[in-house]
Amino acid sequence: MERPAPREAILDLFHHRGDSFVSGAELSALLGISRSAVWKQIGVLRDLGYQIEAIPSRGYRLLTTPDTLIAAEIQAGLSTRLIGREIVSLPRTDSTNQRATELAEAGAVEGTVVIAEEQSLGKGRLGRRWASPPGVNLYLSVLLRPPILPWDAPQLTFLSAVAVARSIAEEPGMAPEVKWPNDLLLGGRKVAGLLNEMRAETEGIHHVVLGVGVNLNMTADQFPADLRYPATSLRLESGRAVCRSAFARRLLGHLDALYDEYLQSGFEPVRIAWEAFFRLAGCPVEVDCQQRLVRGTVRGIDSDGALLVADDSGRCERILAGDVRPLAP
Ligand code: BT5
Repeated sequence: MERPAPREAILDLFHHRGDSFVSGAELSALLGISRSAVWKQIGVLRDLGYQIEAIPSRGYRLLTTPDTLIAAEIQAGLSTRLIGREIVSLPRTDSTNQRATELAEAGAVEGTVVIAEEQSLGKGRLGRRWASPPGVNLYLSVLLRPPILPWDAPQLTFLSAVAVARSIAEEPGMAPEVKWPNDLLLGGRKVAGLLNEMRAETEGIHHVVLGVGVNLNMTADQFPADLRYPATSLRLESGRAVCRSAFARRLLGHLDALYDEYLQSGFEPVRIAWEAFFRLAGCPVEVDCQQRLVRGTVRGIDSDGALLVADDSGRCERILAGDVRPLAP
């Protein structure tokens, strides 16, 4: 990995120092840049919305932080074991999943996170698009190299769903619901989407990229007009803005803990955790499986994550992929 940009290193030091001053000489020695270059970087940070006090005899001190998704901002106070030990934050990119895949191919460490303020070509499933306006939401991808067989990889979608659901549930008054297989809903509206992509050979997985998009502070006019399902954001539901870097930190913490548990104990604890956010068990649904429509009553999910839908005669079908639509009882 490249050395962190001076800006990131300065923020890192500020966070370590808390309320204390950091002298210009110290910053210049630490970063190996001149004192005027330090001053220039302080100017860049101020332009980004950081309030930094400068006193000639004492140095610099961080007063307030804007809600930007800069690696040093997310890493401050992050106590994960694996996920987020490298964070690549980008002001704009085509797709964080794309960037994470490239980093994976180049040998990036497991747990690397790519996060962007904006995506120009955010990906959904089956070639669909994920609306990704700047500065309001969370678009992130996590690189994993799990020691599992390729056909077990879909289980990781449930893992990210639980992590997102837990993070949302920690916001006051929010009761998220998971929608099989890769959506999260608030009040029946889509608030987050998951897209996992992998490279594997028959004998094992090369890497998996967990893509997570969460609508945090998006406003109603920022949603595209042609959405397949009603959508919402945390802000629209609660009337309050969410601190994106704090949310990202929480999400990475949940992902880290769940991944650890998954590696130790397998899919079952993740499946049970997922079911706690699943409200469609026992409900009539229609599942669009591309080639065919399945109608019936949801019985739950199988030990491998397949959706179990029973028809009128009680015959249960295992569905591996499809779009679920609840039907009126
Ligand atoms: C998904 O696909 O829900 C997966 C979305 C994953 C996005 C993340 S962002 C970070 C990472 N990098 C990427 O490039 N992607 C991942 P799907 O189930 O196919 O849903 C896509 C459909 O949801 C679209 O066709 C729209 O109808 C709708 N949609 C698009 N943007 C939306 C948004 N921001 N909120 C709610 N619905 C949206």
